[in-house]
Amino acid sequence: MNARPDNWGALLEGLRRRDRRALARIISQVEDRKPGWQSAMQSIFALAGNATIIGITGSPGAGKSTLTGALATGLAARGRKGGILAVDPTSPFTGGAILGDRVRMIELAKHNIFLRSMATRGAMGGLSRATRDVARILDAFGHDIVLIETVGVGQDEVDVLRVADLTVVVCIPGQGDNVQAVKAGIMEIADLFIVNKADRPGTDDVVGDIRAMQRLTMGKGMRQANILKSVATSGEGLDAIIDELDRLQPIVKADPSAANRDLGTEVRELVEDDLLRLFWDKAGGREKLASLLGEGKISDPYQLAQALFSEKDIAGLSGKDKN
Ligand SMILES: Nc1nc2c(ncn2[C@@H]2O[C@H](COP(=O)(O)OP(=O)(O)OP(=O)(O)O)[C@@H](O)[C@H]2O)c(=O)[nH]1
Ligand SMILES: [Mg+2]
Repeated sequence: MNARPDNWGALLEGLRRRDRRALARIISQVEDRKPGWQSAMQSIFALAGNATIIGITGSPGAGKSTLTGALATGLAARGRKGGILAVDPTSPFTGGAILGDRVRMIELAKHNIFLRSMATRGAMGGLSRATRDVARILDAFGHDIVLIETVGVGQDEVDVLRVADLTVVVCIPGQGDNVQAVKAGIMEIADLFIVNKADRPGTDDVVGDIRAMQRLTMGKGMRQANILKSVATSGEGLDAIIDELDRLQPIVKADPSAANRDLGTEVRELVEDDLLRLFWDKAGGREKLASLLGEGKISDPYQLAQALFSEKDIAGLSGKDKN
């Protein structure tokens, strides 16, 4: 791997020319926080801002991947460019999902649709941070829409959805998914509900359940999300979904309270990342903790934390960061 900071220039030039290899490489280098990544992201930020970021969430197996792929191909048929970011894809232990994904990737490649998978572990600076960066890079590459697929069960995944301009929650008949969605705090951030697998019995019951939940959770002045049905495997209902997403885009983009506009939050995250890296890696925090633990003299976590770090160390920390 070439980690020289000066290869960023060529890669960014490639991004402007819409070279997919440069795109993939930039994503990897930003994910790995290769030297120079911040200035690269500055240039990318200047190029980005045109795409709508759509989060697609729902319980495992609801059909999110099938739906996301179908939406991207549906968009392509309308002359639009959709890219896919699959965050925290199903555990590699379920072999079926990997096979499914390979088939899906071939289908997407046929339509020239860019797909990138991101795993929870190993994402430096956290999953939502990494998602935001990659979505922005796909935006700068000239995508009109970036579709982020994520299983909305844990807090990490819910945080990922904050990156999106609008959020689609996928439910299916016969699983009480709507209840799960409320638990994860997703109900409040849903801009559109899709009841997928509408070829199965019980579809209208789910629609009714979601309506009932909406009545319970909706605050005054909140937009009531529409509920659409689909059969992702056959493409049924997809046109109506794309129409609805088109209708929603200008509305969410004009919303001044949109989370993704919150520059302050993003800056805080970036600073927190820097501080953590500074403390654990550059200022030797990791080694110091290991040796303190090794000595075995202190077993009290509060005392250990204080021995490791106190406010007076902050000045010392910044002095040690020469990079
Ligand atoms: N009957 C029916 N099956 C569907 C539909 N949509 C998807 N499926 C099937 O449901 C299964 C799961 O679909 P995926 O698209 O992998 O679901 P997912 O939500 O991405 O799954 P995870 O990423 O593993 O959480 C696959 O076998 C699909 O073929 C549908 O509308 N009707
Ligand atoms: Mg999936």
